[in-house]
Amino acid sequence: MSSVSFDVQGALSIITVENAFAMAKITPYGACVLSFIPKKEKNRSDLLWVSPSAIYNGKKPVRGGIPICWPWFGKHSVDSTLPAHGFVRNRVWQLGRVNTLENGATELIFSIESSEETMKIWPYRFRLEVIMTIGDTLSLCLTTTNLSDQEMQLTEAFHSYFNVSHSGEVVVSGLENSLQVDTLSGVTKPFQAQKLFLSPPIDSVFLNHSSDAIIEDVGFSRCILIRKQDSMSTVVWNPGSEIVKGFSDIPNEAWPRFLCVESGNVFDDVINVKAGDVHRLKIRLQMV
Ligand code: TA6
Repeated sequence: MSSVSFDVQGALSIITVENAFAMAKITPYGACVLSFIPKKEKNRSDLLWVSPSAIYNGKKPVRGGIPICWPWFGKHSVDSTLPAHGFVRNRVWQLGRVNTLENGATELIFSIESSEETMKIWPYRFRLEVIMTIGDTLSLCLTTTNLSDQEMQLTEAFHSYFNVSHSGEVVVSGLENSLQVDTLSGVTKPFQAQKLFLSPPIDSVFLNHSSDAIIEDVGFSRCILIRKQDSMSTVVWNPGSEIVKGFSDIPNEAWPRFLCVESGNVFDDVINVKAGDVHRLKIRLQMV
């Protein structure tokens, strides 16, 4: 049994997918997955978090879920008037195809292409596609096709907001042997530990990190496994009780409810896509 339904929230379309494995919600605005609840999740708590104060007006990315940062991560390196985390998370993507796979999972394909308007911001012709597979795991594959006649340099990330019992009590494991760039203190140093114990605020980029990460959440009696492919960077972010006050779309008291563990290629981990070439970034999220 699987179903796909279409609703509206504020100015945004919301697609709800339900099948034998899970229920998920996606908005074509930014091709952003907003919710993923595997049916095997005993207390049916969402793997993803969306702020209770999120804005659904189509002018600002929804705060939460899995925003897609592309073709740059963080602030634009030259023009500070350009949106942080690129420009595809605040544009509507086209829903190309929805189909049920042989194993009963649901596959959705969204795409967005360069336009005269995007060429003014970023002078390359491109096609970007994300294939989402909703099953007992949630898989996302972001495919960049360089349609221009010159090489493009980009940074990118799935900026995943995870629903946790308390961001100061969960542990992230799997980051050992990376290079931690602490953007709050400005200190860069090797990170050798098996486990990252959190005491928000934290805003750290772990470079040269190509392997899995796990969020160990005793409070929710679960671990979330974040598998990835063709990603050299992981970002861990939570604003904590003070920095959160600067975010109008996050209630001050909500900072312990989420943790961002983002999978991509950011800062020094730049991706070069030759003219006509393709680059793929993949993640697979599952409860273990
Ligand atoms: O991923 C970490 C980060 O770059 C933080 O510095 C913080 O700015 C966060 O992303 C949220 O960014 P946004 O532009 O979505 O408000």
